[in-house]
Amino acid sequence: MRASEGGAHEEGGKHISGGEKLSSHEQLQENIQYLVDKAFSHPRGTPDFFQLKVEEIHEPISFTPPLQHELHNVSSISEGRELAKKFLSQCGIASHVIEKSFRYLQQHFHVRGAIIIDSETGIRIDPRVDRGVRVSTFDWHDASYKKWLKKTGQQDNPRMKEALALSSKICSHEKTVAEICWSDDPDYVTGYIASRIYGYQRISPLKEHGDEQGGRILFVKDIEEIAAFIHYLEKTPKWIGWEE
Ligand code: WAQ
Ligand code: MG
Repeated sequence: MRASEGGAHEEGGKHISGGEKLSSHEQLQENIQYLVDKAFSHPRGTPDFFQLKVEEIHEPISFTPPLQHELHNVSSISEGRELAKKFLSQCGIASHVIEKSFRYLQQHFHVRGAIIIDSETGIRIDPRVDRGVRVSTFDWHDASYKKWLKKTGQQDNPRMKEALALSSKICSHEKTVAEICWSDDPDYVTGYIASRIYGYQRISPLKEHGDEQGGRILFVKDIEEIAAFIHYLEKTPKWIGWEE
């Protein structure tokens, strides 16, 4: 799903909301309603353009477990961003690449998907300019999400539910080194850094309340064919959880 205000995205409209679900036939209506509600009750504004695409999946769906998570409360945005940079450097990413990625993020807040950069050079390698890459065809397996809530004692938080699932799909690919994200929703200030090495590290706050600038960057290595990596992100179906 994608929704924008002031016309469609490609006509210069402002991105309001996007969303993706993996659904059985039985839960299709419920999931479509979820995406309609997500778009039309959004703190970034009220869309005048809304588009939904439903595609059948023919291949078997494999399971990916959720990343381990941890929360770091910090006393300022700058402390939060320094901590984020520290995690990125622990993944072996050079400081000039980290600085470059932050500049990239700040110059590309309008992008409605993820920006993919080479973790060794800091060069952007996806060809999607203003669109970025929307990771899709993933979702929590219902029973696993319930189990996860119980096991971790977490409150049900739809933001975290969605972001942790997304990140678990991204980080389970061997070419992913790390990911950084904070929301473009003005009322959500918690962001995260994730990688296979240390899991999903939430940092709060990572931006000011009221700020509508957010985004996602994936750091990758040894990509020979970007199209194959993008295909994994967009098309390879994944349940997040554990196969019963
Ligand atoms: N694929 C790729 N990029 C995406 C996707 C996607 N499916 N969804 C969002 N993005 C990009 C896009 O550029 C958005 O502007 C940006 O990420 C932020 O998206 O408490 O809510 O959905 O643990 O606003 C993280 C912390 C919340 C959750 C992130 O992001 C927690 C969030 P949002
Ligand atoms: Mg958002």
